[in-house]
Amino acid sequence: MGPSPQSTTQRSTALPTTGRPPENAHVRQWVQTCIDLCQPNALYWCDGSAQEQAALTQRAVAEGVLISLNPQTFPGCSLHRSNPNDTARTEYCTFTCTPTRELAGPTNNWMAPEQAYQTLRACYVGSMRGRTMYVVPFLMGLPGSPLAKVGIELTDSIYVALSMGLMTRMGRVALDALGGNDHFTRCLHSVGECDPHRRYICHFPQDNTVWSYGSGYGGNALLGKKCLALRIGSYLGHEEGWLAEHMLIMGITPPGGQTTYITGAFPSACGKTNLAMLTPPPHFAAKGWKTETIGDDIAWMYPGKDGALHALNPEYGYFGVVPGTNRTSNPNAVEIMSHDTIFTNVALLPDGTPWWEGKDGPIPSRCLDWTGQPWTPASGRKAAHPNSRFTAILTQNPALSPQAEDPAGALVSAIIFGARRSKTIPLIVEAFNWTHGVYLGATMGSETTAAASGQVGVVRRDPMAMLPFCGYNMGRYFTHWLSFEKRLTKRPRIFFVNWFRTDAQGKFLWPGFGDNLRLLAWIVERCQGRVGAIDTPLGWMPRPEDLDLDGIDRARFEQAQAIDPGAWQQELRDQEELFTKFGADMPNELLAERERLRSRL
Ligand code: OXD
Ligand code: MN
Repeated sequence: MGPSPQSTTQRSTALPTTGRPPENAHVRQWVQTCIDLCQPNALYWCDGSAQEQAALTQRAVAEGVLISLNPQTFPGCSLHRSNPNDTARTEYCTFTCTPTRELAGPTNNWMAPEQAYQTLRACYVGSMRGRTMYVVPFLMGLPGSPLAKVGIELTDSIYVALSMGLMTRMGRVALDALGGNDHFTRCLHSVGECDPHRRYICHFPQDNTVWSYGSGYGGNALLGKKCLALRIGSYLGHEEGWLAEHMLIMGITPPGGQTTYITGAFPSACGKTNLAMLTPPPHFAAKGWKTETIGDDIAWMYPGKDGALHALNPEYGYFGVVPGTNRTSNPNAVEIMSHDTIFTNVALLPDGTPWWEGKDGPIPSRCLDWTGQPWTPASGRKAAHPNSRFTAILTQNPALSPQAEDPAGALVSAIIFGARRSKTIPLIVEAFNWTHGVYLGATMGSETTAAASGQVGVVRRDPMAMLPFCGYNMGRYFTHWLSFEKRLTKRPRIFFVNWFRTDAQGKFLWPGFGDNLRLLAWIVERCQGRVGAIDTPLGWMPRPEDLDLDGIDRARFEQAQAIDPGAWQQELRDQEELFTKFGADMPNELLAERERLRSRL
């Protein structure tokens, strides 16, 4: 179960301690070795109770880590301002530390495990001096679920401990699930000096271990999410025959019909949360269409004994992008974040209310920006950070699906891959078959967003939206996906969508948000065999008469679906560049699929 951190001389016998250690000797022993390494001044065993969350919130406010928001307008809410150098995931210092470079594959940063352990040990020595180490046991997945996994995160950040209490099933429930065994992901986290030049997020899939140092940002520091549920999870999925995916899960119920569950992969900050929480627009609602959320970011999917694909959300909360959220774009998110929410890096109005670009209501004449500096509309900069976030538990979502409570997960009828592409990629297409669908996912390219540090708006290949999150060689990941054709007898249909195509003036051709239900309705009806499509070189596409386009400009819809052969030649060349990277690990089935597309075009 991975090498222990090297022992240093200090023992913790006199360490002031809050809470009770568990009986589990593996946990106690591992925590002790980390105490010896990081040398905290105090130890806090989290139990996950509501009282504890309240007490820790008070402590965080007293320490200046959180600012309480207006209790009348935003009860139970607080604001955290991060270090300005630490506002997004940092892929350049995220490493997959597998025994060989080729196990990590060409798309991951690789570091040899011994080198990584050595480098981070040097960082951790004494890194918690003067701080409290919080011991955060957490469960990803529902208790009793066939895929549920226990992790224990040790962190010196009270913000991380509190956020883990919202994002995961935290405390006693996790220790109960663990019992006396030592099958838990060992997650060690220290903000250290929060220096981007001394920042590492290292994954050791073979050791079931994550070590994160030098960042307090969600994706780098809440280790249950991207690190365990996706990077370690995808590795385990490959070993054990399931899939850990960067996908939302939602249910859609047609008038008088059965709920159809779909999953959808979109790169970070491309509207996954909005789609997962979509509210039917009035004329759909009037007809009786309903939607519900199971998860907004991560799906764990396994083939059931029934031959169908089952999906469950391993998380217990949302860590969503705030700017642009309002009663039109996402009324459910507005409701979720109206109470008991931690906001990170939003602006603050003089009355203690949070504010962000795109919020309902007028633009304020003054406020404090996300760094705490005075701001006015004339300041010429954003008041809220473009990657500012809200953290809140699932049950605050009025559209939460009852199916979210089912440890066996929901039966998946359709999988959607989606990207942000202003040109070339059509609004919606359905794959001809499973292999073609995997090809559509594997060739996804998307314009980059603020969720990761680096240039925003350039197209990068992001297969299945998993480029930053696949914990092993992506060529083998494609093969793993292809293998589900045989593992499943009731295979979901696969679709590709792009709500972001623009006209020559740069205006979106499709209204998006609630209107995306027009396309989801087609997907649901395709799954139920109730609606037609036409055969095109790219796949099955709806004819205008196959969709509810009431109130939509039909010419713009057709423009959004247009296939430009010249642009596709370039697209194929770009895809080739990606495929070449994987060398012998690239499955032949996908190369053959590309040749079929080339000849159809
Ligand atoms: C996220 C991300 O925070 O994808 O979900 O970056
Ligand atoms: Mn995400």
